[in-house]
Amino acid sequence: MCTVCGCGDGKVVGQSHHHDHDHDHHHDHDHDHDHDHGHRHDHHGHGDLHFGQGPAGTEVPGMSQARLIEIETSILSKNDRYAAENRAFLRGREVLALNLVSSPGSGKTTLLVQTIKALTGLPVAVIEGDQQTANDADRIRATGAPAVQVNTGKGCHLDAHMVGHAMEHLKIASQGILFIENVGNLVCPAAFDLGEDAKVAILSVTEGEDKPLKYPDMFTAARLAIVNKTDLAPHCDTDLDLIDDNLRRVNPGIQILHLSARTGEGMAGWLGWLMAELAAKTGRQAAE
Ligand SMILES: Nc1nc2c(ncn2[C@@H]2O[C@H](COP(=O)(O)OP(=O)(O)O)[C@@H](O)[C@H]2O)c(=O)[nH]1
Ligand SMILES: [Mg+2]
Repeated sequence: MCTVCGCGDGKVVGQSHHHDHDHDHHHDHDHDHDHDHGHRHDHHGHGDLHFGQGPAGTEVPGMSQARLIEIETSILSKNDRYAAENRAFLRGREVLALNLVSSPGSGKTTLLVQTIKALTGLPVAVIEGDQQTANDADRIRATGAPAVQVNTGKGCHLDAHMVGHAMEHLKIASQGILFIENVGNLVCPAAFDLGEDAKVAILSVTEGEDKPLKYPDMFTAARLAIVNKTDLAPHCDTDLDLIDDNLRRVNPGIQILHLSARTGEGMAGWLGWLMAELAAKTGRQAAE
């Protein structure tokens, strides 16, 4: 489950009913407390990781599954420590890390595939987050770029610990870009720092102009918003100016790009943004 918002698990329905009422009297410590290093995840080949095997459907190191279901606080501070470790690791390699967040189907993987094809010669690695399947990591690997799939089970977001493990399995070259495709969800991923340089929120024109207003945390947390599928805007009567207005209402400083990952319209702006961010990161560190 999401230990911040409580969603994504049977805490409200189903099995968690038992956990909620029984956990005070049943501390299954032997089983769950022996993984300080968080090594309960399964490996599926290719270095892919699955963190959703236990009763809670997700994993946080040092906590039993029952405690995980019980406790919804203090997780973010723990997450932040892992995020700091990730950030230090990436900083040492001068790698630009971007956390792509959006609702399912907005075009994150399509955009990544097209981006990787366009960034020939630049080292790129990808961490793919989904509840289940390695479909997206397979799509990325088909381009030749290294990718690790992280399956979160019932978890509704990637956390910094998962990303740290995934980075151990990835060959991340210096002065390149690490893309982290988060679980499709406009809510929980907003709260979790993964050690990235920036969150990039992707919103497709088919989702409705009001999504920034409905999910303000996500668009406040993002530095850049990409409005994708502009090729479909005429068919959906989408008001692109209204999307921009709504984005700026919740985050006046947000940068906005319009593009179509399918037709390539607007891709140059995105590629330019990436190059500027990478230059800023490597230049900033070189100057220090
Ligand atoms: N028309 C159109 N379809 C797109 C575009 N980008 C992605 N799609 C389609 O949207 C669907 C979901 O894309 P996907 O990349 O899997 O989204 P994700 O769930 O955010 O990773 C797929 O059918 C894509 O082909 C776009 O710019 N235009
Ligand atoms: Mg995807």
